[in-house]
Amino acid sequence: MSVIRSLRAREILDSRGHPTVEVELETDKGVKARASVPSGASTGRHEAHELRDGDPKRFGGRGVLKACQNVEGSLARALIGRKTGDGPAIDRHMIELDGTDQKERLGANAILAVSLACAKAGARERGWELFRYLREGLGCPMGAKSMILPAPLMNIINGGRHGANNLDIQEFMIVPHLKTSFRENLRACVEIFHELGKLLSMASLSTNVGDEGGFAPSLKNHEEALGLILKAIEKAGYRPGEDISLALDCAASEFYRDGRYVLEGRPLDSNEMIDYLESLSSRYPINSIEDGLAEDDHDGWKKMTTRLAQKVLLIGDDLFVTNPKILKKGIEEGEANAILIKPNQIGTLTETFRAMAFAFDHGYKAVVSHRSGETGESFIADLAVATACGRIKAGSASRSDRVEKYNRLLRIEEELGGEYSFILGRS
Ligand code: 2PG
Ligand code: MG
Repeated sequence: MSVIRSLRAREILDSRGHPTVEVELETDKGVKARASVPSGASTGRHEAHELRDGDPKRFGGRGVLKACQNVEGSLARALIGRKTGDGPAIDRHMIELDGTDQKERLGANAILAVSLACAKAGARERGWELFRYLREGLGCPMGAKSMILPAPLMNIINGGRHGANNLDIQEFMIVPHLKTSFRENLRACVEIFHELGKLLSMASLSTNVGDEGGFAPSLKNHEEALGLILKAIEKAGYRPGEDISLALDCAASEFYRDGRYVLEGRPLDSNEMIDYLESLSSRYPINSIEDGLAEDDHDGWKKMTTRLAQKVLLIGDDLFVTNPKILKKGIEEGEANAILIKPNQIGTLTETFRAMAFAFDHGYKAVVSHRSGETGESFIADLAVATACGRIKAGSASRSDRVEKYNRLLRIEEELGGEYSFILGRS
């Protein structure tokens, strides 16, 4: 096995035109691996720290030169000479070197980019596909023993912080359950996306897209969005609820003010917000709701879980921030029944695996996710396959930063031949 010979970092741009970190790792045998990290807009308060320069003269303070220097300085000094195959030990070393709870000193953006580059180098050295290396070489946790291609949670209407429109709910997604291949399930989603575009255009509504490539029209209310999506499903020749379900990411922390959810201009208390979500999920074929309540509304989460968990997957994003310790507490308290997995919320691959292992051990589902600010990096596609978690949230069917993840899954499906099953988005 080869050892790390050099670590380089550079500032590149993400899909919103903000700087982010890209790392290039080279081994003594000349193996090269490159990895970059995404960045969120509706971020959880307890996420690992994204180190930005804060220099108003560059990129409005959003530069990441300090994070890059940390890669080429402290991290390179500590890691040069280490075996690339020792991913977990390298992650542990970086966590110790940083020495803070939230990775504030070196930056989770710096640390994660190195962590991902190590995994990619490990895969390349063996000549393995990344998902196979994560699964068999790095021993990642698995939600199912057999190989599973994930169902896409495709976000076709963007709102909240991701769209310049009037929708408070951040993501309106479609989830396919066709008993066929990933490719055919993806095709169904894409066809629905295009039908939705036609419907919006016929109604003289905007077909401009938001940060995650979904349409971002201003509408009368959230139910209009759901109604339009149902119509698009039918127009594309699919049956709502049977072939295709709906999923929401409310990102409710974003409209939670002074203990109230300010939704469509009305302040709702926790119980009223749960009533609203219960009513939506009884009238529309919604099978998952992410961040239906705010990250700090723990009493609300407990109530919502008691009331809705039998019918709907309740996914904690800002609530759990991919943090095994926070997830443990949430599980003990009876909050949610699934976790959203974003490696940059925690900052290393090892801790991401730990959060997923804990979720699976406790009967929670895990959904691997992109961020609203993405690069062409498709690591999460491999992560979703390797862990057989069954679901991936990677945005819409437009913009290459989103589509690249789906395209990677198409390539993985081809690579696997018949050696996998497609999970029905509802199981
Ligand atoms: C979310 C994500 C991704 P952001 O809330 O789930 O869709 O958004 O990256 O802005 O946190
Ligand atoms: Mg979310």
